[in-house]
Amino acid sequence: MKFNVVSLFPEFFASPLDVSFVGKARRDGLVEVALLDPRDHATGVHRQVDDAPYGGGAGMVMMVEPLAKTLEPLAHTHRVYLTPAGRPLDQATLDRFSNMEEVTLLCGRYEGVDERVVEHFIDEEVSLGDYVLLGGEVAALAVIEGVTRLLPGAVGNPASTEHESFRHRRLEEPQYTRPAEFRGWAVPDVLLSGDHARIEAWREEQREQRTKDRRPDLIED
Ligand code: 6GU
Repeated sequence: MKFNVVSLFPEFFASPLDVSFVGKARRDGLVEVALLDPRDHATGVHRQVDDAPYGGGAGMVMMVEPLAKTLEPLAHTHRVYLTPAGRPLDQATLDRFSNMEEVTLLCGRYEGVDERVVEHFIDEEVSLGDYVLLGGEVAALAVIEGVTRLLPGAVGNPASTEHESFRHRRLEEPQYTRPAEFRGWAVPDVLLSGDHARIEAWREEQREQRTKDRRPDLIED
């Protein structure tokens, strides 16, 4: 699978794409990431990529020409614009992307991009959630990491992406490992009982309780 990342700050991606799981997946040839800087397509002595908004207002808008020249050759890919005005990213979206051959991620900065870019060169707009960041770069990394772990051959244990949070609309139960007691803080007895039916019943109850307390929307929707 290939990602094209369009960003005014390609340096942003250096270490996150090199380390850990995604770094290994790239070295193994499972996933490829190309970084594209719209400034490479900027014209004029100042190589300008942003300008003041028509109609006035604060901040700057990413200009149509450098983005058009960057995105037009990528019409064969699924082009996603990362913006707080998009649909919130969820597991179903990551699953969908993981079945595509090539996905392009446009990272907005400043007040966003000229809307003509969205109209002519974007297939889908995605947000990380209801809060404001400085740009789409963190969201692009979230998409790459969330998709990479779904790719066949990426996870050591194939069962581990099956039973996780959100697929079944429940949060995960708490986990413990050795020692059984630390500073007097004990692991719940049931987990040491060896009674697998009781353990599964306890885990199920924990998932339900947590979801009810923290994410009632997952149950009600
Ligand atoms: Cl994709 N971009 C920015 N700038 N802020 C965000 C976001 C994206 N998702 C949530 N907040």
